[in-house]
Amino acid sequence: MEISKRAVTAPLSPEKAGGSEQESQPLGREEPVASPAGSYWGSDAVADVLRALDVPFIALNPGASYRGLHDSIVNHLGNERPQMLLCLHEENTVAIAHGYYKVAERMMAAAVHSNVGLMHASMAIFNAWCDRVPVLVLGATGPVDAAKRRPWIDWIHTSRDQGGLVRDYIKWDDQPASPAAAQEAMLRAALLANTAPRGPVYVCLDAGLQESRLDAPLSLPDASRFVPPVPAEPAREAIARAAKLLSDARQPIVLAGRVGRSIAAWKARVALAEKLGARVLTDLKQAAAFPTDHPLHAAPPATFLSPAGAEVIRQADVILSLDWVDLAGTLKTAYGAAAVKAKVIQVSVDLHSHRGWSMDHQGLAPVDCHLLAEPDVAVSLLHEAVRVRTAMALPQKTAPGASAPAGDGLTVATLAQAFNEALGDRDACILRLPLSWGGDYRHFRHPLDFIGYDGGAGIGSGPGIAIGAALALRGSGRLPVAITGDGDFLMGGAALWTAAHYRIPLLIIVANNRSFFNDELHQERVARERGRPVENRWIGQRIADPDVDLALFARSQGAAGYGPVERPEALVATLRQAIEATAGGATCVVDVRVAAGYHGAMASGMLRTGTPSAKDS
Ligand SMILES: Cc1ncc(C[n+]2csc(CCOP(=O)(O)OP(=O)(O)O)c2C)c(N)n1
Ligand SMILES: [Mg+2]
Repeated sequence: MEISKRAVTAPLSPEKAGGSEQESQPLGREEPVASPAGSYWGSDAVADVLRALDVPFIALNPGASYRGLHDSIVNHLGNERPQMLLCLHEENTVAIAHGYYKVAERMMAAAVHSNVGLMHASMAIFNAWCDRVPVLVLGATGPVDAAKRRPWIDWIHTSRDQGGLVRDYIKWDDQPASPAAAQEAMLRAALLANTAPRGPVYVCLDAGLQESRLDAPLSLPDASRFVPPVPAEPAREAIARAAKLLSDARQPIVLAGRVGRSIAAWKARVALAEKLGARVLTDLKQAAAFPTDHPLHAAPPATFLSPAGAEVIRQADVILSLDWVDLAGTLKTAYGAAAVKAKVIQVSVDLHSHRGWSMDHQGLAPVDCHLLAEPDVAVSLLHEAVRVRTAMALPQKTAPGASAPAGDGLTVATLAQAFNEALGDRDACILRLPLSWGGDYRHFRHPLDFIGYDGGAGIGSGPGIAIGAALALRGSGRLPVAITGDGDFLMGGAALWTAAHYRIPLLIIVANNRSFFNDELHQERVARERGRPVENRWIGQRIADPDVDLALFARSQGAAGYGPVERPEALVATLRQAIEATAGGATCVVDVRVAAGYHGAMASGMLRTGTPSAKDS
């Protein structure tokens, strides 16, 4: 098959990507032969809206239910804007769209076959939902008209109310009954998905609708008249109250949570914290939100609140939450059973997405002043409104990776040190970190230094999200690097083929402890509680005997495979080689055999309670 070397999308804007002028890598594209004009079909009307919405890519796994739409993208649109990205599993279609948005803040589409493809995609849809990331999921059913169904297959692949499979963790869904209604459904879906709190949407296109022949093209609605509203500002009175609380505070703290990727908003957060002399905490579940080496950044970012973070929160008398995920759980960790003494300011529109099925809204936090706005909107208004406070004495910062304990053999800490050394001054975007990562292993100084986790803690999302993010990073000059667990990598690993096929540069370093190790810790906890042998914790958890050859697994899909690296002395050199290859355009996987073990804060977060808690993944 011919892979065209023509680049078909604009590179990421330099403002977001860090100012690099580097040439965009060409993206492989399957180029169709020209199709004669003449006929017009229901699915052509749908494809026209995808282009009008400026959807850059549609990740898909094919199926007869949407063969009409598939034909329209190839032969009506010429496989451009959107360009198809073929995936080997539906979970990866949505994960790629998820990762793409996390970097580019631009919505992609994913197409999944009937009920079965949607079932495969559902885990990734849940992740995008929890991460408040818009994805336009297109599916199909039918034919709804039973008289038109083929025997057997069309019956098992048709469900009544197909959207019901995912309705509890999407913002909206529809199953339009005509091409004109389908066009409106697509516009509404995009509008809702991109309005905060953002999230995935699902449009189910009846096979009969797609394959109906139309006499003439439908007139295309003007997509510019269906765009999301300008983000709302919070009430002035609420800004004034929050500003007074912050200005009068003895020791304010900012919890920088779910915020945007723009550099202007990043600078505004820094300016607000500096004007207030407020300490800041960030979170490893979310993308980089504040420079971790800034003197005001008070404790290394963590997945579960660390003891140091809890101490900093206890010292604060005013807490400003910038859409911090799980504010209630964080306060509970810091205060225990005691009442929250500090005044709490919440900046978030997330309550608009809190519903009955999923508990991803987390606990109900006590709030004294709620600014119903996105943090990026509220921060500049707060900055204008607060008084300058005298900055407190600031602690000395540690160097990146300095606290990663060096030891015998390979650990995630030594992997982190080696990676920092091999990367040197090169800009990278970290697309995934393993659960065993310590928040002080590496600093983040730019909104694209780290894109956060997957929202729903659905293991297997790592490779897909990394590939989507790497796609968005092409031409940015930033090296896309994901450091994943072996369990996460193997569960979603068939995504690699898509990266290799479309020539998407990406480095995946697998912190391979040959185990679903997180759950070994759980078995250990249960064994201790029951007085049973802890030595058995590995049974039903270890991914060994045989060890999976991850480099071969990568090579089998057309990526470059390195390792297994088993000795610390070999690691820096191998990583340097893989970094160079990735910078040259390759998709690379490095298998690093690390000893099993979790960073202190993460391990204590996992094992904190005697009974399983909702916080355990
Ligand atoms: C879809 C899904 N299945 C299972 C889990 C439970 N789970 C949480 S962490 C984990 C182990 C992940 O293994 P790996 O990526 O190798 O990381 P490690 O714990 O070994 O560092 C599992 C199975 C989950 N969160 N999501
Ligand atoms: Mg593992």
